[in-house]
Amino acid sequence: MFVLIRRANQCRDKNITMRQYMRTCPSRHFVSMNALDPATTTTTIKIQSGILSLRGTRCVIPMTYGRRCQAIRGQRGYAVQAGFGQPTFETRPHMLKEGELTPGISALEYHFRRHKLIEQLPVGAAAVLVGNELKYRSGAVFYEFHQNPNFFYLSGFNEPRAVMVIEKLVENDYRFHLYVQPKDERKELWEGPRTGVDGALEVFNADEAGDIKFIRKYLDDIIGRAKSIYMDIPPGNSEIASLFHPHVRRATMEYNILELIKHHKKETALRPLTRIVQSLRAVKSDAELKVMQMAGKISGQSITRAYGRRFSKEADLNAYLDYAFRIGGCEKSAYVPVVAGGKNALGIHYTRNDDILNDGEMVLIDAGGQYGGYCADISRAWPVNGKFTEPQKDLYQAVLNVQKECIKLATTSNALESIHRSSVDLFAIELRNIGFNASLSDINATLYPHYVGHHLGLDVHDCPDEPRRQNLKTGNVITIEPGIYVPADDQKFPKHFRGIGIRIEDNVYIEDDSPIVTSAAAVKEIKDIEQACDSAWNDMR
Ligand SMILES: [Mn+2]
Repeated sequence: MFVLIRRANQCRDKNITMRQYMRTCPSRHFVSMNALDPATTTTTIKIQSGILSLRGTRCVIPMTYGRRCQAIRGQRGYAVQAGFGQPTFETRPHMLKEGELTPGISALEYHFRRHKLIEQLPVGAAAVLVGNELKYRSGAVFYEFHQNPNFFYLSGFNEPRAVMVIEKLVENDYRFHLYVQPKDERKELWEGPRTGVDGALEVFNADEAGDIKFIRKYLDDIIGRAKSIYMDIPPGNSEIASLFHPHVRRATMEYNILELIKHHKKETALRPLTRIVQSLRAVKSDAELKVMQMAGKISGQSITRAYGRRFSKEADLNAYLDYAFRIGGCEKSAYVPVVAGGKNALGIHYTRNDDILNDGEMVLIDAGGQYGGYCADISRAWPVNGKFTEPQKDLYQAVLNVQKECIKLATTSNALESIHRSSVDLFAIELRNIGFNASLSDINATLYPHYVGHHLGLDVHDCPDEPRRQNLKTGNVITIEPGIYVPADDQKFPKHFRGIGIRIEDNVYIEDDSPIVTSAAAVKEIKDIEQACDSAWNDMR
């Protein structure tokens, strides 16, 4: 069941009355509606997940995005014919289900996210989000576009050069503005279809939409009437006062908006937005959990398959993982992976991935696919030749023991900080058991110099402002990734362990007392790895 809401007074198609429109909507998409008259001030729609009540002088149209287009195709159908700037159910039904704006996430969920945001804001607030620009490498050669994750989280809109505003004009309701690049036949001939202004309304359910070129005019009204303005400020200018200083780079959209805020003398009304959005993003919905389980499963299976191949170069294993993530159904690799043979594994963020893999050494990978915009982030280490040596086995098992204990601690009774402290204490015991004489400061400074984990979601290092000392919440997804890196030439540590780096990282969905490991498809027990290394996985299509 997918129900989208649009307001009667925003209905753009004047030729279709509300009642006619309702008749074109298949009834299975809503259970009941108490009012279809635009004059009625309260409209209630019952949907399977509960009752959605909206107050105000507006009517509500339940629909699916897909159905809406089908229903009006006879009369207009412009949006479908002209295509969109990103996958939609209409154009890429193999990627999205009906009612979804992005893989696994419904248009209704995007509405609820915006609604949850305004619950945190006072009446009169306007949250302004500036989408990312396309970044250029050199000349006309651009990097792959990546949307501002907060912008993506609240809209699902995935094209460059867009601004969204969520205005809270009255209690418990909002107005969603989306300003985008308009449709442009000439540009689209080169760059492919854009969603355009009509698409922003029809597909992304904006209440107001317009050409980004006139953003100043649109924002002039919004900022003029706003009592407070929530906006992410450009990096490097965290002091609000400095925002109004001329050294802020003039070319950015943010700068222009800040100028406008200054023009309206609303400096004191400016508030940071990102922490509020992060606190929402940190708690994943059931739909997000499913999407992240998909990312984890595809990525994990790819890694388990990689065990069964023999690679002579880091670059080949790197290419294999990227290939396996993609043909498994992921959009791409979620980040530049670490593929580190032998001593290269001692560099925590080694990403050159251009060395030879040597028989007798181990290879460490830190890689994951991205599905529906959500990241998997998995680390594994295994012997290049498929068989652990005794020292490799001892050190690996020590890291695995710590990792598994830490996963057990990933519950709502603990904070990331306390899990990290436990991981250090556990390492002290495990390392002593295999013959290390390492002090706590050896562990913290040298052997295990990084943190036990981080939040995971649309960003690999998701929601970095979430306090590490606060207990985890149901719905958080974190990584648990202890590792040991024994320097190659430090006499302090047993000789047979020197030069080995091992990190084992899983992705964990937090529940009260039973964490769900979403990356379990990447096997990690020694016997399972050796078995996978032995078996011929030649099933890659
Ligand atoms: Mn990680």
